[in-house]
Amino acid sequence: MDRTFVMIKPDGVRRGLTGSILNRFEQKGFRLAAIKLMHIDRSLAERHYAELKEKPFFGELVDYLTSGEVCAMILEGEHAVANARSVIGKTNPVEAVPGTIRGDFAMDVASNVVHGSDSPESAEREIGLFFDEQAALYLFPTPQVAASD
Ligand code: DAT
Ligand code: MG
Repeated sequence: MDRTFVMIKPDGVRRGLTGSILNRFEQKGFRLAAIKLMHIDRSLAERHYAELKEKPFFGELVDYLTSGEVCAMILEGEHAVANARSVIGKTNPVEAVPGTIRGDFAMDVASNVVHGSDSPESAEREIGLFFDEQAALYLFPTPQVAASD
């Protein structure tokens, strides 16, 4: 089963959109495999967006990502990366069509509420950054924990 990394960015969490955003993915057909609310430091934000470090907006992007809690998740499903990107919509909310998350919940590219990996390789790299090895190597079905008596 394919999987991808999705993160609700600080403005999404701050605005109370976590449930609405997760709902879009679940409605689409994704299975939530792992989820974690966390406040990330600059080092993790910089590693996450390492490919953008020469961009003029990189500093602001890191400020934004570290400005509050994010909600990191692993989503599973067929063509997980491409399906998540289509649920999310275009990078710039001005171009994101209504019906997509960015089309419905965001106005500005600098605060576009959600991240989704852009390739299966990026997804594995990002899952490794945000989740520990046990979650990153998560196997299915979900292990059953024996009830203690
Ligand atoms: P995406 O998040 O759609 O994968 P990306 O990887 O090109 O887009 O960029 C990562 C984030 O950087 C994006 O979600 C918002 C921010 N960003 C991109 N272009 C920007 C710009 N021109 N000005 C400000 N922020 C920008
Ligand atoms: Mg990207």
